[in-house]
Amino acid sequence: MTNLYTRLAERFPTGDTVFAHLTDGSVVRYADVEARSARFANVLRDLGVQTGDRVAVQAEKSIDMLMAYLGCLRAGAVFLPLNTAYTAGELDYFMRDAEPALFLCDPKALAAVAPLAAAAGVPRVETLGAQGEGSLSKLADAAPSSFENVARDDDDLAAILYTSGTTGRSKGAMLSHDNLASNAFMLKDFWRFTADDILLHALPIFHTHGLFVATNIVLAAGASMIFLPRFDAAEMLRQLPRATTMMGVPTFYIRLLDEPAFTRDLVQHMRLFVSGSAPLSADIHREFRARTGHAILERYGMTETNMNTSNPYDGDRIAGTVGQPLPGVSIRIADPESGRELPQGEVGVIEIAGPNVFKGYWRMPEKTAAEVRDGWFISGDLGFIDPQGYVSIVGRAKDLIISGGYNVYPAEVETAIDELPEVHESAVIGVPHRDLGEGVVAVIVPREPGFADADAIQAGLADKLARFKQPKAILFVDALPKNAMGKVQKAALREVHKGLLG
Ligand code: MLC
Ligand code: AMP
Repeated sequence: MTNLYTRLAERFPTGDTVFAHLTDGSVVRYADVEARSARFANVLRDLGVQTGDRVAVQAEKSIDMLMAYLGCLRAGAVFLPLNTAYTAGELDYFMRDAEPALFLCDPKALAAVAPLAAAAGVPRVETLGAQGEGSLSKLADAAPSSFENVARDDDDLAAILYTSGTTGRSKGAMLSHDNLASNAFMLKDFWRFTADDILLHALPIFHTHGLFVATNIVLAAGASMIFLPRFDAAEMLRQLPRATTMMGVPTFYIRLLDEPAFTRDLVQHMRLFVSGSAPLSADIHREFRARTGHAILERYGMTETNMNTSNPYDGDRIAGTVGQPLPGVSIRIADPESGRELPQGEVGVIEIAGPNVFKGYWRMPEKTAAEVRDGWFISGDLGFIDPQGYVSIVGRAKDLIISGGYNVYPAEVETAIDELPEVHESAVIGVPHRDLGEGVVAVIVPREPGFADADAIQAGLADKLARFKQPKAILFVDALPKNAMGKVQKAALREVHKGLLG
């Protein structure tokens, strides 16, 4: 019996130990975690969710959303969280592709989601609210507080996380109970989490970072967290004195450094700061160290693989590198064309093998076959390994923009833009953005020469694309630079517009 929940719960501390401190001053204890997640597991069963069924969730961050996640694990269902920024058009695709047995949405979104779900053949919709309101929470209140966890094999699915693809169609990454458990327990040890830790949690919980890295590690260590609804610099400053550790995307660290009240004194007591999901610039790493005395521990992960590399807990945390392969994880550098392993020190595509590597893309065997070769997952990130074994990421073989820790595939944005009647063709690029790392920029050739109405384009995209995928700037040009093959020269566009977003 290797259900991830069972493995976590075997090591839970005493029931009165605090799991989460909430912003209203209340706490959730480990006994509450056990009882409330059992209630959710019972409700899922009562609603007809069977072992292996998907439970899709698009809801505000809340403790009950975490309890629904744990309830899914316990009931043997597959948890499928969705970014709260996704629009109706995007949801329609996920519903049809994942065929969930149950869709959970925010009470405020029910009127919009219910007809979508009905049209997509989703049998049941319930609601989950940020403050514990919502029909699923009400049902849970009345359900029994014990549940016999469903036995699951290592390879059985625990979760599906959608990740956008180069062709624009999102792919559901299938993660097994052992993918998640092996990574959580290994990271807990590697980063030395114990029951004494209090993690400051400001990340969203619909992605790997906030859900699997942050939450699973806290549960695996029997630790506590300060559970914030979102990142807010002023609130972070208020809460940091109570925390021992923090995890964030680079934008969190950039924003904290912008705060004069973010001082060495404020964080002297902290044990660990972890960064990931996007490149942390060496400059920010050094500035942070100069300000606080702490070296941020940068690690590298992916939806498909959980965490792959990490700078050391003891030893040099080298700015600009993502550290060494984590225990049990193998990394190699391969030639992007031939797949042949390259000699040490050469730049190539980073490939990953280990118990962390996912089970493939949901109902897309051909895409899985294209990205997993002989057990090695082809990351699409370009990097090299130095003689000490530290990995540096120097670029991407995939045409991907990472904005504030969210992935945006230009092809998806270009498709949405090209569908607009005013547009002849477009190219979408990422340009440096001080706060978000990269910002999305669209370069458009209009159908009518002289057309330059950026607002009309933005309005046309509003319902199609999540806000974070929408361009931060739109430029109109007569023609796009293209090579002899007719392919848009994105590198040239990026170079010309690199100063656009400051
Ligand atoms: C919000 N906006 C963004 C954005 N986040 N635009 C581009 N990129 C983003 N990341 C939009 C908002 O809709 C808003 O639009 C405007 O930008 C300003 O919003 P804000 O108030 O500044 O945004 P904020 O709420 O502060 O969010 C920024 C953020 C957030 C960085 C705190 O995006 C965030 O929490 N990111 C974390 C992402 C994450 O967890 N990634 C992990 C993926 S897992 P307007 O115009 O309507 O005002 C993974 C694997 C691994 O990658 O290795 O971990
Ligand atoms: P996602 O698909 O959202 O899981 O994003 C995974 C991608 O984020 C990786 O393929 C990398 O391109 C990027 N990434 C994650 N961590 C880091 C890091 N520390 N440095 C640079 N890029 C990172």
